[in-house]
Amino acid sequence: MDIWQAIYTRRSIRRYEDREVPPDLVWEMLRAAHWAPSAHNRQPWRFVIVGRGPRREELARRMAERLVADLLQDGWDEDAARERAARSIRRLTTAPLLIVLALDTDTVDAYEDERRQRAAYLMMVQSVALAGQNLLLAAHALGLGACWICAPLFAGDIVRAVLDLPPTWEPQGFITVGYPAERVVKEREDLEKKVLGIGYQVLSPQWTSNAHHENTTGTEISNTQYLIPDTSLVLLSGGVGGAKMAAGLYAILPPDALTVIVNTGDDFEHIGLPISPDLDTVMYTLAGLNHPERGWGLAGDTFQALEMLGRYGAPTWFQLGDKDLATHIVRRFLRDQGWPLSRITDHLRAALGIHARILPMTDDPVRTVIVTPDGTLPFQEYFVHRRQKPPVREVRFEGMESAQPAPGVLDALEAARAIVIAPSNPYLSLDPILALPRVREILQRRREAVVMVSPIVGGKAIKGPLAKIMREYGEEPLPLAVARYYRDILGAFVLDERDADQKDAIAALGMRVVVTDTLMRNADDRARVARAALEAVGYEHP
Ligand code: FO1
Repeated sequence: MDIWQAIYTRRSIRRYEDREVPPDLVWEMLRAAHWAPSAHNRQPWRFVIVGRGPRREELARRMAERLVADLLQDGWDEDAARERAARSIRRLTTAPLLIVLALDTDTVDAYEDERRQRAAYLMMVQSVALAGQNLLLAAHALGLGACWICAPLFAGDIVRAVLDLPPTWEPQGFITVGYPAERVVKEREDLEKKVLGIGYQVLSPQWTSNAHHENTTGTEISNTQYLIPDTSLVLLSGGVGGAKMAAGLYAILPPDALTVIVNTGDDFEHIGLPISPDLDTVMYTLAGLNHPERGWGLAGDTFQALEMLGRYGAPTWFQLGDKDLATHIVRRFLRDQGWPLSRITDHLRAALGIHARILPMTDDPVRTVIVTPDGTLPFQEYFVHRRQKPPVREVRFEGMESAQPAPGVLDALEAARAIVIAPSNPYLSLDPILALPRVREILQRRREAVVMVSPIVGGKAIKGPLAKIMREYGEEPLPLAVARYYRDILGAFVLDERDADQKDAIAALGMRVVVTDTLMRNADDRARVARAALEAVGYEHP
C-alpha cells in the first residue's frame, strides 16, 4: 500500500474480528510511531500495551463509572448514561489490542511564566499525537483497523492508578487495534472552506492536478473515499440499454451501493474532442438528464454549435449537442491536465450529483473496430455514420493487448454482493469489458453471483443491431443463444415473458431463470427489471 492510498483509505474502525494481533505487527506499528517528528526531538511518547484480562476489565469498568458520573452531572438520564457506559466497556474489553499513548512529562521544559509553560507542554502533546497518527496509518497499511479514543484525557487519574503507570507518564489516548470487522465510508467537509491563502492564490482543488488523490481501491470522489460497502452491486454496461438498467438499480438500491463498469470501446476522438458515448449515456441517465427517446445526449439540448461547425465544413454526422459539448470540452481539458479517464469520469459524475460510482472499464485506449466487406471500420463510423448497415464479419478491440482494468474495477467485481450484466450488445459493448485481463476469470469464479438481463426480446434487439449481427454470425437471434454465449459466467438469466418458451433450455445451461416483462419504457419498468435481476441472484439489500 503506498502512502497516498494509506492516507486516503484509512478509517476509524471500531468493530474487530475475534482474532489476536500478531506481536510482530505490534512492533511494526510502534516503530512507525517512534519515527514521528517531535519537538526538540524529545520523543516524549510512551506506549502501554494492555492485553485482554482482569486489568483491562477493571480499567474499562472504572472509566465507565467516571463517564456515568460526568453524564449525570450534565443532566443525562440514568439509563442513557448507563447504556453509553456499557458500550464504552464493550469497546475497551473486546478490542484485541489496547495501546495507551502517554506523554512523559520529564520531557517538558520548565518556565516561570504560564504562557510559555503551556506552550512547552502542548509541544509534547502534539508530538505524542503525531506518533499516534503514524501508528494509525501503520495499522491500516498492515491490514489492521484502529481507532483513537480520547477518553483518557477525561480520566487520566484512573488510567494511571489501574495500570500503575510511572508517575511522569501522563495518558493522552487509547488506540484500539484489531482485524477489521466493518467497512466504513466517511465524508469529509469541503477542504476549500478550511483553507485561507495569504499572498497566495489558492486554486480550487478540483482543477489542480493532484494525481495522488487516486488510490488503487477506487478514485477520490468529492472528498469521499469509497471503501466498497458490503451492499455493493456492480453493473456491466454499454450505452442506452445499460443506462436504463443502471437507472433501475440506482432507484432501488442504497445510494452508494451501485458501481457501473462501462464499455469504452465506442470512445473516439472527434474534431479534437474525446467522446465517451457509453460513459456519458450512463452518466446523463443516472443524473436524469438524458434524452428520453434517443437515449443518448441530453434532454432539451440544442445543436447551434453543430450547425456552425457544419458551416466550417466540420463533420456533422455525429450529432453533438451544445450542452453535450461541455462534457467533451471538460474531458479534453482534464485529460490535458494529465487526469486519467476514471478520474475525469468521477469528477463529472460528482459534479452532476450522482452517488453511484461510474468506472470506465479501462483508462487505456481501447477501440472497438468492425470488420465488414467494406473494410475495417472505426466503431462510430459503422454504428452512426453507416447506420449499422455493413454486415459484420468480426469485432476487434484494438489496444486490448496492453490495456488494464481501470482502478477499482477488479476490486469492485471481487467485493460485489452481486454482478448484473445489462441488456447491452454482447459483441459490441460487453465483450470489450470481459476481454480485459482478469475480468472474465473473476466472473467465472463468481458465476453464482452473476445475472444477465436478456438483450433480445421476441427475436429482436431492443435497441441497436444485435439481432442483425447474430444473423450475420449465423446465430438465431434468441435469448437462448445469448445465454449459451455467456454460459461460463452466468448463474442467472432474466428472460422476457415473450420468450418464456426458452426458459427450460436456458435453465438446462445451469442458470436460474426469472421470467418477466423486460421492456424498460419508464421508471416503474426499470425498477421491476432491476428487482427481477436482484431476485435472480438472491441479493437482498437492507
Ligand atoms: N448515436 C447516433 O445514432 N447518432 C448520433 O448522432 C449520436 C451522437 C452521439 C453524441 C454523443 C453521445 O454520447 C452519443 C451519441 N450517439 C449517437 C450514440 C452513440 O453512438 C451510441 O450510443 C454508442 O456509441 C453505442 O453504445
